[in-house]
Amino acid sequence: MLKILGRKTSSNVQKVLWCCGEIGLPFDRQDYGAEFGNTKSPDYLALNPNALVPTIDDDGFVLWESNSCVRYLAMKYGKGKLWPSDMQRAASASRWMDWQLTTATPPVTTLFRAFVRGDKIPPADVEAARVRAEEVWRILDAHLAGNTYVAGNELTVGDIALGNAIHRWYRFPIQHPHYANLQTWYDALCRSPAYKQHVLDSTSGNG
Ligand SMILES: N[C@@H](CCC(=O)N[C@@H](CS)C(=O)NCC(=O)O)C(=O)O
Repeated sequence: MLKILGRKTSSNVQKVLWCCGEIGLPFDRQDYGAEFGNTKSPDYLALNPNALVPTIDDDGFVLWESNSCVRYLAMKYGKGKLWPSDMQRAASASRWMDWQLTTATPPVTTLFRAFVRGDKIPPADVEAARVRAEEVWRILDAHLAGNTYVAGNELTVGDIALGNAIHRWYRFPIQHPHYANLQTWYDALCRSPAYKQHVLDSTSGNG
């Protein structure tokens, strides 16, 4: 059975759990990271030299980097669903995963550290992240004008990469511009039982 190593409060672990939930793929999750203090053990480092979570082990095939894990699982077990059969739709979904890492998550992480973790961050940096997050979500809001999900009318790996970041952003105690398409998309995610279980109900202050 697929093994997932990582605490369920981690946003990156949640992507993998949600992906498995959508596919209906059974897994055995083991607690690693943060309060469990076990990612620097030689055994874990041999699997993932970054000492970060998640790491997956699929019948001896070990993989880390959450988006790569989601892509792999979707390609292997969710082809035609989470991983579209159409190459252009698959590329579009994959593009939104890269956008999540490079563009959406950095400002959201700064806000998360300031508002949820309580890290001491200079107010100017928090304000810059707030403004940047608005700009970033405006881009997705405009894209969603013609799409139910980020790569068309079906949920894909692109949505899975972004689902935690949008949930966090909506929870921050800041003013949220009315982005109608973004809100409709988030509402659609919230109707997924797997998203509810692995993202909405598992969120904590750990990151
Ligand atoms: N780019 C990596 C980042 C992994 C990462 O930063 N994971 C965090 C949790 S979200 C972590 O391992 N933090 C330290 C810990 O939990 O011990 C990925 O997407 O998998």
